[in-house]
Amino acid sequence: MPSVDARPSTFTFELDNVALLVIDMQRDFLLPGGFGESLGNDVSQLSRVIEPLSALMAAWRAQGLPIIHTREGHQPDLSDCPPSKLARGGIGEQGAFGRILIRGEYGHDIVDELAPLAGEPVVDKPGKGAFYATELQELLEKDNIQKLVVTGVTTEVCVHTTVREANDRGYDCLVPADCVGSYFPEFQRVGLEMIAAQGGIFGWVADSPTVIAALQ
Ligand code: TIU
Repeated sequence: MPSVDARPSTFTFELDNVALLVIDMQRDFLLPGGFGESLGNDVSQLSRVIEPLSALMAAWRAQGLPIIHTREGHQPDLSDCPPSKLARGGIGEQGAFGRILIRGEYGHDIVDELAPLAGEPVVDKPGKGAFYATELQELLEKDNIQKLVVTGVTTEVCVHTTVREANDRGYDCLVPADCVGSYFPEFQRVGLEMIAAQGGIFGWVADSPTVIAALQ
């Protein structure tokens, strides 16, 4: 049984009950000129995630383990976008990479380096959490997945929301610190601390080389 040296305690899983979740590694969040930058954010804080996450995905695929990708976004008619989210601006407006966070637009899709392989599910989600209004839970139940390694962006927004949602649904979540990113270094540090504090109040935290080593 793979065993990962993690905070606050060892995280174990079986090869047949774990999935890697890759949250919202989309051009609109990561590339200069995209939605993230238009909100005033420093996108260079996110690009450092690409290399370690790419290595983790390669190790994961080499073991034949499942990867599920997510994308935050909306239908072109915005019918799935809550008025409160729309009112804060950006969504559906014309950006450098097409309409911002609209399904089918270039900016809405995943960065080239982390492109999903054929057969890997891509869950489109209208919210920050990957369970709300999506088929994710159904996908996990179909394959009896009970443990998740959760990666992607941003640490304190969509990663946190998803880990909290997963925890409430009974899934144990391990977050590799170098495979999640925040526009704000302080939020990255505190966001990770919040997960593992209080005896792992809603998850575990490790580093990706430790996860990869546990797979060998
Ligand atoms: N994917 C995700 O985290 N969506 C966001 O809008 N994050 C921000 O930090 N803005």
